[in-house]
Amino acid sequence: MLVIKNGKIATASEIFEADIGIEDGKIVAIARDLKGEEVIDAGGKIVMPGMIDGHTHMAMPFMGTFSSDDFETGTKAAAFGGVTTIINFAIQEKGKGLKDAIEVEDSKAKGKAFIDYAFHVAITDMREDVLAEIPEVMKNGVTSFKLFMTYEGLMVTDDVLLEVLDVVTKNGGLVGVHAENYYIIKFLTKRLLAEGKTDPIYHAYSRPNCCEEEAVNRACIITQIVNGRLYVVHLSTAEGLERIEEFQKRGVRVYAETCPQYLLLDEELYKEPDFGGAKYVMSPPLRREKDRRALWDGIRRGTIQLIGSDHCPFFMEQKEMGKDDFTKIPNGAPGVETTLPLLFSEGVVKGRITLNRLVEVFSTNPAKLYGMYPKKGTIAIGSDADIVILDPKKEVTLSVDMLHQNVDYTPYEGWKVKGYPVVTIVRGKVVCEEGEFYGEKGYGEFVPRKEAIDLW
Ligand code: DUC
Ligand code: ZN
Ligand code: ZN
Repeated sequence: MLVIKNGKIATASEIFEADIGIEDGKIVAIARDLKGEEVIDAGGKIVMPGMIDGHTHMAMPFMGTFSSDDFETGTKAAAFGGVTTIINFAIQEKGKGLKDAIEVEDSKAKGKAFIDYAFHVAITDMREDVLAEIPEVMKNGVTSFKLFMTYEGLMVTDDVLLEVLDVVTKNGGLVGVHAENYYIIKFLTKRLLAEGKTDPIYHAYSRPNCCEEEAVNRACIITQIVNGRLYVVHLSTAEGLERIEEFQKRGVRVYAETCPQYLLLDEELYKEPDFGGAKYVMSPPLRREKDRRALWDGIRRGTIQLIGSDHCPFFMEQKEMGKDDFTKIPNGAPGVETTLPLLFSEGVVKGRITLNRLVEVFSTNPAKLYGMYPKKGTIAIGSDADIVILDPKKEVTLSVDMLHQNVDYTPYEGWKVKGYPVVTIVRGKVVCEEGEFYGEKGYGEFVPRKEAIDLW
């Protein structure tokens, strides 16, 4: 038996001192004074269920290029950041089916991943045969779907939102939406470019808060009509949050995810000189102080239930594609490795959220809503031994040089964090310990998922 001794265990609802016994990849004992052949001393440290990053884009073809982390480099970086499961987006190719998308994604992940993984399928080409595939795909363990309300080539119209939400919910699953109003963005972009406004800051100006507010509102109304189960991915605005809260109060099942970048980074960063602003070009864009305050508050009050990284890295050389036109800058930024340290340091240490809430939004709630609880997302007898040990005293200056993401920058360069993951265990296997990597390529398994567990 592997025993984690003397740690302070934090779950979504409790904090207590105990040892954890692990056998055959599962948690088999939680008690004082456990004895084992192998021991990890977690004295003075916090022991949490492994984090579940439900929002990653590894090796994704996008905007004429590919995101720069694949399942090998990306899951290694994730492990160093205390993440034990990722859910990656499998994008349906036009003319192909959903099972095809899953097959493609599976071939990218199998034999490469160091940690466990699952897929959300992004439906981009709705046809009758595609609609009919949904229940079958769900039986095979892929129970969540994504719909883009913007991005040419990926976006779907409201009739598709209605159909998919209806079918997926009836089968016990969950639909995520990228909620931005395509036509407002298109109109504003055309005007900005015509005025010669091509720098990264205009990316933000082309997608004002109302774009998100309108699309969130529409998606919520559609969810209400079909009695669906929706989650809004990467929520970034105070206005979007207000709409969500309004619908939650009406009893509509709408959940929300936000990301560290929307909690911590400001729109002004787009003005960094020498095209530095391109580092932060992502959609939705970075916002302002009032939005960040609202989002932290939304996590505290329970309006926001999920945190994901939206890890979608591109090298600066790739970003250069948009040197003379912000619309050609590949959208996305790295984050899978820094989400936990940032949430702990900026969230828990600064008193914005409790430790229990951190575990809830970045592990337990993703496990429940994405249909893998209690196998994942908690520390309990019988659960997978996916565990992260965090040293609350360890101070680290975040820098591209010490991170493992396959990209040449981090949006958090020079940020000082207090508290850092020091041991990551996936199904009983120590993958990272004190900066050393013990991962085995291909050890990560596909996690077949079940129905979503509603949070209220
Ligand atoms: N937004 C991004 O910034 N990148 C990937 C896809 C998305 O929706
Ligand atoms: Zn998105
Ligand atoms: Zn995304």
